[in-house]
Amino acid sequence: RAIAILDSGVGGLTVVKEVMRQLPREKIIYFGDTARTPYGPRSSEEVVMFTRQIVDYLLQFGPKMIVIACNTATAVALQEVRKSVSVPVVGVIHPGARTAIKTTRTGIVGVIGTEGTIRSGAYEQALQEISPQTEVLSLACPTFVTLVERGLFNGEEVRKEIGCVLELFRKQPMDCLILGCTHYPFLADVIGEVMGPEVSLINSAEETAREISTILSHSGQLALTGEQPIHQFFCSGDPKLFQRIAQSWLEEQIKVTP
Ligand code: DGN
Repeated sequence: RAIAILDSGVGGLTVVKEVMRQLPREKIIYFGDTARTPYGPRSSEEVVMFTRQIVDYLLQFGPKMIVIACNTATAVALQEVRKSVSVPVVGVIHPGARTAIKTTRTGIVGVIGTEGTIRSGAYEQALQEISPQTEVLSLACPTFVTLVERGLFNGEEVRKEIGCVLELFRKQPMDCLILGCTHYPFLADVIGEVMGPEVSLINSAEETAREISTILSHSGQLALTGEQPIHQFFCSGDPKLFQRIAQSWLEEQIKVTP
């Protein structure tokens, strides 16, 4: 049985890459809702509805686990989806928050994400649940998702946009910055340059993959041997654009079903 992973677009591929690295025998079924991206500006009700629809679609394949590899959807839909399905459901906010708490020395943590994620306050809640004294500085960066969905990860336009959006924020006294949107690791090089070497960037994909591994190994469902799995990718928008972005990010050939 496969691990089903979903996102509003190509962002969840950052989690896919990490799962492929840490758990190379696991088969992945991915759904990117590229026709309806971005989720960030949408109401919580709409994001919950879209997430439910995608989860229902993925359940047809009988997955052993569902991973909501989208912070916006994790913030508003994780609890609801967990209540209604019988397989484990993993989100990306707690893993990122845990890594940030392990990383910060000053207790001042920055978070960037979509409007929906920042508005939900989900990161403050998760961070302060682990360590109540944590000071959280957050900023919504909606235009970053649009860059990634267009296949732009670096270059002049990307540098200009990121430099402009983070201009004031980078002067705040944080020592680590959570990339609180699964699209942002695509832009990590430029975000890192703008923020400067004193700020560690937190990509929740790595810790999310570790959580997946822990849950599967506790239930004895971890795939440790067997043949190289053939992953399946679905998207609701342009399959060619999705394939181009996915292949360059994952550094391997993939097939996309529209
Ligand atoms: N990748 C998604 C996230 O982590 O929040 C959302 C991107 C979007 O749809 N705006």
